Amino acid sequence: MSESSPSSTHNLRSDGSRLWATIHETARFGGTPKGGINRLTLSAEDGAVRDWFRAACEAAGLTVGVDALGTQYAVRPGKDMSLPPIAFGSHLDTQPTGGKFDGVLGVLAGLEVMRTLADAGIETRAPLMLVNWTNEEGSRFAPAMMASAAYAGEFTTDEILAKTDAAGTTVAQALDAIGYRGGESVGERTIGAFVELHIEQGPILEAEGKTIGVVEGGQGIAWFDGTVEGFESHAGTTPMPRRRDALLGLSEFALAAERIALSHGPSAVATIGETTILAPSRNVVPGRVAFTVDTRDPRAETLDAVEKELREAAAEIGERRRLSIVLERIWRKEPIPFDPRLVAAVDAAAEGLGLSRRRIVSGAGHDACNLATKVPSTMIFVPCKDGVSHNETESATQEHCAAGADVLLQTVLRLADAPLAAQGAQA
Ligand code: HGY
Ligand code: MN
Ligand code: MN
Repeated sequence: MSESSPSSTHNLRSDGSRLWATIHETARFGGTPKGGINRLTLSAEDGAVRDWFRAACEAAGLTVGVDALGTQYAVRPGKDMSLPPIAFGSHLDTQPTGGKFDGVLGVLAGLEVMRTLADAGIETRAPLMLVNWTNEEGSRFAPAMMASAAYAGEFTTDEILAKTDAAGTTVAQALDAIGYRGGESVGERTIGAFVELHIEQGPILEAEGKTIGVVEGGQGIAWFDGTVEGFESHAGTTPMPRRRDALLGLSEFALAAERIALSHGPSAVATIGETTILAPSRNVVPGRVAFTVDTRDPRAETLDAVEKELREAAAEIGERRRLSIVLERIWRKEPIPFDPRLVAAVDAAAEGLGLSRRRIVSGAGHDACNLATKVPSTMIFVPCKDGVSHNETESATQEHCAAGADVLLQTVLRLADAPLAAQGAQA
């Protein structure tokens, strides 16, 4: 093993074709006919890709541990094991209509970094740790970024283990079903710094022809569960003016949500992504509807204003249509800035690689946004085609994935050889 130092490693590059092959090799776990991935957290497909990931990490010389929420930690020793590891990674679970790159790129580029260092026989000063966080997507079990939130102390492990999916299965049962309820307690592992590579999932980098997004922080998110209570009645005999139609009430509320988000533009967004008519029937006026709301903005005060106006709209529509529209906020993630020292390290790494770049704030939530509440954290973005994500046509280029992996490699090397912990980093 040769000791890593800026002079010995600044020319080190990842193997882009190996990374590309790995991305496509793992896409078979939950692969869909349209070329996307349907790999819901803790599903059999997630279990299979976790098994693959563990074997690949061990083949790269890493030691893999699992915590009580199934998060996988793959460690590469450093010369000074008294230093907390420099961690990097993302998530391998996907949306039902997921693509090949969301989360996957960050985990597999991290594996590529480990493979590149092993091939080069490089030993870093601080140890390194590659992380696959459980349930980043929040699609099967809410909230999103669940395991990293528990690592950051936002939830207890028991709170998370008791969360249920639409079928009533708990996180604990799902973990046991795939054998990933690990023995480590959540939060037991220390982390010196965390870096997450991810596709932008938006259109900015591609539109500006930039290769790297130097991410300065994540926007705020608020999730709500909603219900509309009206009155079931006969579809044939109930005159229109006498109806208390819960679906029409939700329809008006959805348009109000769009109007409210647009009024706080251009960054505010609101999405009603799930709706269910309870006791549906073709010839019954819907009496009860359940739905979800996702609102986001980089400013906390705008999140507040959007929530206030959503509640006002619910009250007005409910009053006028003789319905009860109730919103329950189930999760809120404050806007979070990333550590300026790490942002600067990413910027310097991209500059050293001669890559075009721009500063950017993340529109999507990420595990790094939770880590950032506890340890110095930041992110690296690369473009995705048309900014499309959470869609089976999600696409990125081999060149951009390799560029992102190289920025990750060089950033990790900088942090591992001059660890913040050794510089008396801020808490
Ligand atoms: O919802 C999000 O922002 C993330 O993709 N889970
Ligand atoms: Mn993601
Ligand atoms: Mn996602």
